Amino acid sequence: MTRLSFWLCSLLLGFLLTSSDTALADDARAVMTGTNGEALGTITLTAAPTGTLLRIELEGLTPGPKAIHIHSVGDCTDPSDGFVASGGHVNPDGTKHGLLNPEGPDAGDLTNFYVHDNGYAWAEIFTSLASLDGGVGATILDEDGAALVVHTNSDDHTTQPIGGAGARVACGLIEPIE
Ligand SMILES: [Cu+2]
Repeated sequence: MTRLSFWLCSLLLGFLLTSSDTALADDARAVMTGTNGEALGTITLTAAPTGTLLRIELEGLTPGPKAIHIHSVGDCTDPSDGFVASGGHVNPDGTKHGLLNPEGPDAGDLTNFYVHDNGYAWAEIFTSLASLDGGVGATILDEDGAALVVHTNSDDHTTQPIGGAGARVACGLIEPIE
């Protein structure tokens, strides 16, 4: 093998490895919209050996700590109705809500994230309570799908049914990335 073809092969291999890494990086996404139908950004979901990694990048939200949950129905088509069509939390075991609740958590429970004064939020949240295909914890992408829902307040992780998180201010259908 000539030196040139060696380098060409290395380049090609590097490209293939890079592109397959990219393809594996995000397994699903939720394009988030607000209660007026406005675009707020995207949350990606990546399957991990022991759960699911969510990467949040949103703008246009009111500042402060926000609750986010995995809701059990993949339907965000009713923004003016407060996204009630997205149902309650993913909760196949019928447990109580709350990461700090002795009778919880439900599988859709997640930690809070923070929106800066300019309305921008970036965060990573990890859950081992649910996975896209049910390999770890509850199945997110079951027959009626699922949605990520952001609430106006933070979640106290104890109070029923949603930790005092208040109104639903953003919703995104969780869709697999082909
Ligand atoms: Cu919720």
